[in-house]
Amino acid sequence: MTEAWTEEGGAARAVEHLRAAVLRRRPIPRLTETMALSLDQAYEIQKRLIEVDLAAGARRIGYKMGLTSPAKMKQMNVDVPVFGQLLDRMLLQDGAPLRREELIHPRVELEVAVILGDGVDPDRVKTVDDVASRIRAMAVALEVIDSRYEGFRFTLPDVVADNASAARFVLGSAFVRPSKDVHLWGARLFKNGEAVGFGTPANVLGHPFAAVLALARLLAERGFPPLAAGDVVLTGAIGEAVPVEAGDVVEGVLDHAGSVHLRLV
Ligand code: OOG
Ligand code: MG
Repeated sequence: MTEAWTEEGGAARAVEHLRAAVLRRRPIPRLTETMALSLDQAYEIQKRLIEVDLAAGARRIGYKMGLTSPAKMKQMNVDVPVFGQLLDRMLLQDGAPLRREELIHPRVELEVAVILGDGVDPDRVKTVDDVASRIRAMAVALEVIDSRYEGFRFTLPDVVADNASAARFVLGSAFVRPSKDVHLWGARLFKNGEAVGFGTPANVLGHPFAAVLALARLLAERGFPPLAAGDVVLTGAIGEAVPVEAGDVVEGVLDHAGSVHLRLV
């Protein structure tokens, strides 16, 4: 089934549509409006989409988990976590300006990021404690998502094919030692000085390190190389994503990990 579909050029067409949306900064209709898409086919499209960037010289610096919190699952009406790939060109410096017109309809999320100090082989790493021992540092992060689909609406295979809406991300400047208590730390998101979200990273699959475990398993299932030392992992939004426009200033704060900033211009 997957073979026949691929031979027909379905994956190649999907990749073209998604790339055109990014280049023109115009949303496209959901892929599932015109093609039946399984989850396997969707990850195949994502793989090819990223291969185009890698062939053009981009570097994959890690992965993102998405739809790992009840708030996000409810907001997007998808209840299965997904992963996407992070490229070097998506990373912004703390406080750096982001031009609104580079994106279609950006939204910002508050997340816990981890930087691995060791590989995560799902056959050997099974608990939150095991994951903690593999982490070099943690940081508070802002993720800018930008679904390539009209109305920011999609089904599970659509969002997987679209690299889980990945667009940009910012890491806070304070890299802190891994703490197993991170799920209990308070997290707050501000837009133009006004609080627009708060919660704890326990919203993320019970513990953000559990999201790293889930990612390690998904990568193995999908034939990706295992997580390695140096990889960045965005563990998923703690609360709802917040729409942003030019002129907005966003700040994320996580107890014991400082803050992170983004300026839309
Ligand atoms: C999909 C990506 C979700 C997260 O942290 O939950 C995500 C989307 O909502 O567009 O990045
Ligand atoms: Mg996210």
